[in-house]
Amino acid sequence: MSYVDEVIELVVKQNPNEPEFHQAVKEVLNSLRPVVEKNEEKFRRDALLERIVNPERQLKFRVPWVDDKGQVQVNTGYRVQFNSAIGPYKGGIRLHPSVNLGIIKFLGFEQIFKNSLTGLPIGGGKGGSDFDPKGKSDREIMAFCQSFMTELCKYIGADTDVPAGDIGTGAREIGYMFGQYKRIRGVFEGVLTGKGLSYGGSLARTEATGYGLLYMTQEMLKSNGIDIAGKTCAVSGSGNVAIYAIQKAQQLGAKPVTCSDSTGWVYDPEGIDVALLKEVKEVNRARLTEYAAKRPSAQYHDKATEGTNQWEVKVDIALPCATQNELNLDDAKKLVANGVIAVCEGANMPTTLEATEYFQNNKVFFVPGKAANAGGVATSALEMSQNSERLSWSFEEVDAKLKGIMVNIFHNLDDAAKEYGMAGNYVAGANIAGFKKVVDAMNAQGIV
Ligand code: NDP
Ligand code: 2IT
Repeated sequence: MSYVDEVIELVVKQNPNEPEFHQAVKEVLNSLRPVVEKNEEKFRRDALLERIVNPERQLKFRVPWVDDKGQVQVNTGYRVQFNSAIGPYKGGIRLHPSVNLGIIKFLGFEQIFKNSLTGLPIGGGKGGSDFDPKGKSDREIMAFCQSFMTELCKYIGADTDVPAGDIGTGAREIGYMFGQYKRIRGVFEGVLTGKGLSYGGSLARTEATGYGLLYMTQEMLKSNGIDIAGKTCAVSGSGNVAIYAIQKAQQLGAKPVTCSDSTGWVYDPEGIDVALLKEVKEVNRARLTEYAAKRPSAQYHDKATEGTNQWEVKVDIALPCATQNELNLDDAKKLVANGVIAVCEGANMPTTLEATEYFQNNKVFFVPGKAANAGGVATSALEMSQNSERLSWSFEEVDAKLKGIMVNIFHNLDDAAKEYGMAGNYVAGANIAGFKKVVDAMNAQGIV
């Protein structure tokens, strides 16, 4: 049996009931075959792949807090410090009822290669909790965040592990967590990114993931001789990534016509009204029914009653920006039948393995999340740099660096795919380019 197959089998056996982690490992290791085969003897002797798929450390802790009725609630907190070969652990905190260890491990594993691709000195990590922020009061959110950080603060720091936002964790939650860290540890340092601008946050971090996704999409299309201007896009999600993806797509002359949340999706043939979407989601924290009620051109579709989603709309580009496995084989078939030319992932692993293969077999340009959504963590690393030098850069400066990083990532993965005879396979290119730097750093640091 090949070394890659052995390690995949081991991961499935040693990590039962973690299907998302298995999926992420399979996607990465399968596409690394040509690199591993070239070095099989050395990698096997060094147990390199066994070390890559095993987190350096994983923390699981109790998070008790008191709700508005005086009832004590107990959630589970996680932080997986996956790989620190190229820098301090870096990755977001997800707050969603679906969170479990396997989800945090899949995200942390992806983060290793994504962070490597940015070219910046950041290792891979991820954290979160099964806490559901929906419907909670501000005080309840604060109580949860303070309790979560009371435990987490023992294990993180500006030079060891720097968390940030993800699903359910935005500027409000980062603020409460930062305040509690500072109170307990007594240091004002860049221990979290995505901070507010008044206490060390970076301009353009809020926009970075969505903007970066569009810079990547634009560069990838350009290198294939296609102009993004005039293209229609289906976007899923209506959170941080989706909102700024829609905004940048419009700035580049494209036309996003859908967005979604966990209960429904909107088709707006005149193009999504970003100002209204921000008001509904960022200010009112409301459902998309409110968007549809205020926008005459929008059609609202309830997911539960209709069983439909935004992937049935005829578009040129699909940008999944909500969550893992939200685009399956049936969805891929609909998109291809409708003539989609590109799929670029804003979310982490939103496309199933079968759907990814279907796109690739049907000559659809497909850029995986670890490359396409790397603008968020890259700008987090720029926030760390600004915190270290105690300066803040202008929006234009950060945005220009972000664009340069995304263009650079595209060419690195495009070149890596070509080098291994897989031109146009951006999944393989991203995994190979990200993996090489991590392996180099791990080899240099000995067996640790
Ligand atoms: P937000 O919490 O801001 O928004 C998430 C959006 O996705 C919401 O519209 C939410 O709907 C929807 N969603 C979440 N879970 C589900 C689900 N299980 N089923 C259907 N819809 C769902 O998160 P972000 O925009 O920050 O994150 C979106 C994705 O992008 C995630 O995969 C995240 O890991 C990834 N990402 C985020 C980065 C960042 O900088 N924020 C960076 C790189 C990747 P509802 O409100 O109804 O739950
Ligand atoms: O998935 C991701 O890259 C993020 N949620 C952002 C992580 C970060 O540290 O900014």
